[in-house]
Amino acid sequence: MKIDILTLFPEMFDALNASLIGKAQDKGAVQINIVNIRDFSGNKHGKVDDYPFGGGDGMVMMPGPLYDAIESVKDDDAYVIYMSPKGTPLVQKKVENLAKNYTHLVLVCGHYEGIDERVIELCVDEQISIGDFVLTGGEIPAMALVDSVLRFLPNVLHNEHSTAEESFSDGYLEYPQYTRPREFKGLEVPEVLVNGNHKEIAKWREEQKIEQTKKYRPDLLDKK
Ligand code: 4GT
Repeated sequence: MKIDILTLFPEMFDALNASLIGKAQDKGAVQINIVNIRDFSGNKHGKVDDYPFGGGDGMVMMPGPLYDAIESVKDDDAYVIYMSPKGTPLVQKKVENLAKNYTHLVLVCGHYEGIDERVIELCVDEQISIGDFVLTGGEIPAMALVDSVLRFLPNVLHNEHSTAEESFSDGYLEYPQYTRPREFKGLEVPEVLVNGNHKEIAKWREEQKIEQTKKYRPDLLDKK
């Protein structure tokens, strides 16, 4: 998969060179290209924002530089996403669909009061939100989208680990995990996990998924 990220703060995406995302790029599972929208300002001051028509606080990202930046990376298979609190919520099923249905994502990150509406009209295929809260820019949402999508691409996750077996894939939260030592600060690892009976372990884990969901996200059970 190819992912172009259009931003006024390219240095924020240095974070994508760490961890599994960096490894995914090294392996060629994904090509991530960061584009500085300011390079398309077309003026020597690098101006990319202006006052809102009609007045009001803050600045708006001008349509020209953003339009040119999008055009510079667009091709026939590009799917252009504007990260926005107005967007459709990013949920695990949506992540999976993005990973399976597209080979080229273009992620547009806004700043200030947002972007000129005409860019949305002319260039954007879909707006996506990572939740009902407001941030100073779309960069962190873009990184969240990239990270979640990458996990579905071949050769990104280790060995047998499967995205089909984890939280949300079946609408339940994951069962609790434990590692050594068997006793920590007086708390024991559940006996069933150390007795070697794999059938019992599988049964316990299925039960725990329901218990964890009841405890932490009962709203998810209403969707069943
Ligand atoms: C929240 C989200 C997002 C922002 C979200 C335009 C200027 C939007 C700042 C930007 N805040 N973007 N994508 N919940 N802020 O996804």
